[in-house]
Amino acid sequence: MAWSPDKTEVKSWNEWDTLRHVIVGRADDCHIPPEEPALDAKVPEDSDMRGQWGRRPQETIDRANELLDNFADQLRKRSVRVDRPVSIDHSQPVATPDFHTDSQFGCMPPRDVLLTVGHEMLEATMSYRCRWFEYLNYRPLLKQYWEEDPNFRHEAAPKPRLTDADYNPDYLSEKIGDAQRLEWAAEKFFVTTEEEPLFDAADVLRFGKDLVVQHGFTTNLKGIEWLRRHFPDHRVHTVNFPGDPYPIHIDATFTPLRPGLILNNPQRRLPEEQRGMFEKNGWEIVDAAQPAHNTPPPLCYSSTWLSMNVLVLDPKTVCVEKSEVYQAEQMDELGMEVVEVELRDAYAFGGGLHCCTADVYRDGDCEDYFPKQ
Ligand code: DAV
Repeated sequence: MAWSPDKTEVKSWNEWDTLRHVIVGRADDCHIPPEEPALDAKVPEDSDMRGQWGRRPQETIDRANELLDNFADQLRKRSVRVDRPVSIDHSQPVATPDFHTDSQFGCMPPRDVLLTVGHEMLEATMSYRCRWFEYLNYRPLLKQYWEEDPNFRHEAAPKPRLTDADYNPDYLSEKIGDAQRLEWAAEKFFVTTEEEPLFDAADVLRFGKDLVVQHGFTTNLKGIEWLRRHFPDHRVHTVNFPGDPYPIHIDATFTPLRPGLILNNPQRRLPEEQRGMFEKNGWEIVDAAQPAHNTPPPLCYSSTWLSMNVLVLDPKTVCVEKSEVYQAEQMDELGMEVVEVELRDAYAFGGGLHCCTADVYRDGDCEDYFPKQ
């Protein structure tokens, strides 16, 4: 049945079919969280964020919201239905019987928390203590979808304990250095241990019947095994990208644009032995263009490779951040129509155009793009 704006339906099987309904995050009440093991391992050693935490300055929140609101309007003008989260009070601490941390994070990147697979939206376990309750920002929307769409499956993965046993103590040292980090990443020795299943939704890419999941800081092998058992009708593939000293989230590293075509971060290439399924089925993996910036904006967790954190609107149309001129140029060469979206001043709040969105509905069904396994 064709999509209608008057009826809520949750359905999205991949990253590229025509987008009809999406969640766009908000910068409201976003905090730099206090130190905790997983976060310390991720914040780059030379980052201006080290050693400070608390609510972000209001003028930066306002500016980020202005950009996110404009993005939402741009999508609405293209007839995409856009919903927004309802921010909780992120200054509240997170306390469970197992841990305590003094503040939370925010609700700018729904992609990190919500994994839409077909008619299901799954709340990820998350792997940072400050993000344990982040799903609450999206509960009003999920409640609404559940009430309006009788086929919507609202699921939540088992909440993790996040005791110290979840984090490798070797990563807690102040100065590790990129050389050591790269060695560890190549050995698949990450900050998260295999104590219990952990995953962030943004480590998962959806290719119809196949799910491709990054093993790294925010998703461990048990988390991937949990996804495999949870989605028994899918094939779940584990990938890793040894060139990334801070491997969190797959969406500034590996970006499918349409059936048969994926952009890969040239500093974080997919290892040869993991390319089989793509090669056998005629998929092309091309190096992404260089980012237009040499450094991320101030107080930002993410790297300059948010340049390739794009949102595909349909197999011929893609949203690219306005200042990322090289990425836009490459999209053009690849035959994609580019929609420019200004977002750089919101990057610090949790990422780029893919991060700050979560699919509710895309056209199309669950297809098998990799019949040769
Ligand atoms: O390159 O820092 C950012 C991904 C955000 N979801 C990076 C990864």
